[in-house]
Amino acid sequence: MRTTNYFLTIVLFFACTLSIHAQTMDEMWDSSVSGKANPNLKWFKEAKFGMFIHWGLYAKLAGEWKGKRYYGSGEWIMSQARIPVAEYKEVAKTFNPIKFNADEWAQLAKDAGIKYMVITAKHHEGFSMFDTKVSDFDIVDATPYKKDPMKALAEATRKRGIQFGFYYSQFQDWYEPNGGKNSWDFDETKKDYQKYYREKAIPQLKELLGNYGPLGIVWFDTPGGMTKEQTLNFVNDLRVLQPKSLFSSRVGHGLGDYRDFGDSEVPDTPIKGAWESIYTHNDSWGYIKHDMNFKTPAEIIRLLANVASKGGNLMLNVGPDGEGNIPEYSVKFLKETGKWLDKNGESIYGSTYGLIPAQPWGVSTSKPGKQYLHVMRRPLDGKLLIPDFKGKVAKVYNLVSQQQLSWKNTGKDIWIDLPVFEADAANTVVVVEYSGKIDDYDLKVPITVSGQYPENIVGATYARLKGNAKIQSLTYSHYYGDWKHTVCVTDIKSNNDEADFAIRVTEPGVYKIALEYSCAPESAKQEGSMTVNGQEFLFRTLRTSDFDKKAPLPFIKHVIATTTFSKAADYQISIRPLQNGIELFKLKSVILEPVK
Ligand code: FHN
Repeated sequence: MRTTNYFLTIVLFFACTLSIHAQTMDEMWDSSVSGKANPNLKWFKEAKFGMFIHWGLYAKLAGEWKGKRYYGSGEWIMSQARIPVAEYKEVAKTFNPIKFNADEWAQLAKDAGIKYMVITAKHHEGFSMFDTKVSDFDIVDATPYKKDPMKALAEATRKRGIQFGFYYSQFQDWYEPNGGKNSWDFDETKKDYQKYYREKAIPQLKELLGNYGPLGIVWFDTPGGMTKEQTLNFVNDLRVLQPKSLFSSRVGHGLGDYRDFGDSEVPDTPIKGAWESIYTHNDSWGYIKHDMNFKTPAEIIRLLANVASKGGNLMLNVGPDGEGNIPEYSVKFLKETGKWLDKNGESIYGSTYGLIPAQPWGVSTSKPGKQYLHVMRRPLDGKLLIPDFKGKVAKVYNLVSQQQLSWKNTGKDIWIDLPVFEADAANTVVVVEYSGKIDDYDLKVPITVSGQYPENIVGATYARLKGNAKIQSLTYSHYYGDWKHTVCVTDIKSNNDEADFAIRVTEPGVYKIALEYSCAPESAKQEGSMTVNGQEFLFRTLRTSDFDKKAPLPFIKHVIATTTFSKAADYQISIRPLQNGIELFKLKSVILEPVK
């Protein structure tokens, strides 16, 4: 059992004496998935918040080449603008990040409450941001800067107790004739990937693993060019150098130590084991001077809580500029996030997914005997519902003020009286201490619909399906490489296919019901039926645009019904097409808005 800290020991002692016990972290984290397999995952699972840094020659270009501006994934500018190697090489001569200050970067991470940092040692452009003997295309040999910033950063982070790691693009290398994916300079059919691995990737990884002290993580990206057996040999070879280092899942072939979701992807429901969601702070990983869409402190805090509520870590990216400055708003907003974590960190660090299904008020995280309620939307009447709670509540209080809150049991529900929040509170944490074992997160609990919130969103994830209907996570991009992921019900094509949603309306009243969907031109103008509350509502689909991986997927909010729920009760919403044939739409959610 991994209950090494004092706090957990006390909790377990009391839990055992009472002979009813709350789950241990091992039980909640499901160590069988990966916790036992790699004991080095412990720090990772507890860390919850990491900083990703994309920094390379692209930072100097800042999203512009020969007077043309590029949007999205600034680190891909060489590929987007098809810049020949011979010209890209020249950029290095102008790259002189004299403002880079390792201590300032590490201190920012510390102030932001960040526990690990991963920086690009070499991205797809092929340029090494560290001193390497394997290539001259590196920061020491090819730029006027002539120093190794990675040495300083490794020391500065370690000094502050932050785990340090390198991102390394092991297959894509647009600078090398045998590296992956540069088709504008080199003939893809003539590439010898094994030669590239042998002569650059493996020797460079050995330098990184050998010369920078203990590394928390080696973050591989976009695998390719290797079989499973070759990858295994490659991994084993590297592990000898740093047996404690964690390898990201993008090493390929399921051989990583923990799972990375897609870029900017967070699962809708809890996932066991060790995993990470990776997000950009604005709309690009690498610096782009015209990209100013920075997530606000409230958005970061909510994102962090949301990822933690599903059991994962958030690694948030910043893109420093060519001089070595982290963008002003990244600094400012991360420091604000740190202030929130300073007071509310107990609800995030060392926690795992909450056992209370997502509610209109927000999400929850867990520790043994505690559920942390991250209240992001306060119910108008201040009465917060925890539906169908299986534990025996002992105490409820505000995490920051420690003020006890009154609560009552009504049947299986717990109702908590919330104090008035500050008007702009991003996330107010309420702690519920309880005894008794809650089996696990229960996906079958009907989704709460309440008149206390301006809208109640019932996501596609919660659909119960009939016929050939499917639940799929759809990927599309906003700007170039700026991936978005949305779970939808798809393949509702015939009247045997149906998506049903179980809801629990907590107050009677009139509600408007809208469907949020994406509808390709060929799907438009089809009739569908929504049955709710014993009444059938018919509708005709409205056209959005075709689903295309490279185009934004627009969703429309189409109001289908106005209905009265005459009593607080469980209801079912059923959606199906009236005709046979083409998919009705890709359904993202059902939205219920109380009418005042
Ligand atoms: O292509 C890269 C991209 O530039 C960026 O590094 C992200 C970060 O996860 N990874 C790749 C795409 O998944």
